[in-house]
Amino acid sequence: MDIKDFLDKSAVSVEKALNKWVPSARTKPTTLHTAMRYSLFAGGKRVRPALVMASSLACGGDESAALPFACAVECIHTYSLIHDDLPCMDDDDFRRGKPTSHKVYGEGIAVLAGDALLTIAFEMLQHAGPTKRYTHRDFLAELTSAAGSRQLIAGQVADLEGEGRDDLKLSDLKFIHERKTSALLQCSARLGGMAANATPRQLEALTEFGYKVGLAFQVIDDILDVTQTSENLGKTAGKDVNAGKLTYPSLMGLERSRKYAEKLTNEAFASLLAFRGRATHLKGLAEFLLARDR
Ligand code: GRG
Repeated sequence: MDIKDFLDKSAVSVEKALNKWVPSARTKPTTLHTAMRYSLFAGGKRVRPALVMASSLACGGDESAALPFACAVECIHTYSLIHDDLPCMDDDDFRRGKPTSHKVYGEGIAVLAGDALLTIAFEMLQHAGPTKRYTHRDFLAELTSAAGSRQLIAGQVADLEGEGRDDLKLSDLKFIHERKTSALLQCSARLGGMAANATPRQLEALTEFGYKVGLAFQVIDDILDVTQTSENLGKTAGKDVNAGKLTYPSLMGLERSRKYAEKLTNEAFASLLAFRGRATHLKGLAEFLLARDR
C-alpha cells in the first residue's frame, strides 16, 4: 500500500462528493456559495477525510459509507480555518496558498461562509446510513461534541485568551491542542469506525489513535511554523512566534518537540494492535503526518 496514492485517491473521492453535495456557485446567494467553495476547494491536504477513510477500512468498511463523514469533517475544518483567519482572531492573509476568505469576499461574507460550512456539515449526515451498532443520533453526538463549546471552540477560546501571556505551562498548551486540533481528528477516526460498524474495542482503539495522532499533528504544525517558508506551507509562517503564542518549540526546543511527536505517534501505533494487521492505511497515514513538511 502506497500512502501517497491512498491520500490522493481519498482526496479525489471526497472532492467529488463535496462538489455534488455543496450548492453550486450559481445557487443564490451566489456570493456565499462562491465563498464556501473558494475555501473548500483551495487545496487543503484532506487529512481528516483520509483519517475517516483509513479508519473505516481498518474496520472492514467501504468507501461509499464513509464519504458523508469524510465530507462533514472537512466542512467543519474549513469553517474553522475561515473563522480562525478573521481579523478578530488570528488575522491571516493567506491560507491554502491563496488569499484568505475575508481578503477576497470581505469579513461579513467570510463569517457567513464559515457559518454555512459548519451547518452543511450536519446536512452531510443525511447521505449516511445507520449501521447495526450506530444510528444518526450517534453520528450527530459525535460531530456536535467535537465541534462544540467544550472541544474545538473551547480550544480557540483558550488560544485567544492565552495570547501574550508568559505564565502558560505545558499543561495549558496541551489543553488547547487537545481541543483545537485533536478533537476533530479523533472525531474523524471514530466516525470512520462507526461508518464501518466498528466493534466497541475497535472504536476504543480508534479513539486513542485519533487523539494521539491529533496531538502529534499539532506538534509537527508548531515545528513547521518555524522551519518552513510561507510559500511551502501555503499560510503565513512564523505566525505563532510573532503573535507571542506558546508553542511546543518555544517551550521545549525543536529537537525535543520532534522527539515528542515521535513518541505520540508510537503510542498511536500501539493502539492499532486491535486491528490485527488490517490497519495498514492508518499506520501509513500516521507515519506520513509525522514526516510531512507542509
Ligand atoms: C467559532 C469563531 C469561531 C472560530 C473557530 C476552532 C477554530 C475557530 C479554529 C481552529 C482552527 C485551527 C487553526 C486549528 C489548528 C489545527 C490545524 C493545525 C489546522 C491546519 O490543518 P491542516 O494542516 O490544514 O490539515 P489544510 O489546509 O491542509 O486542511
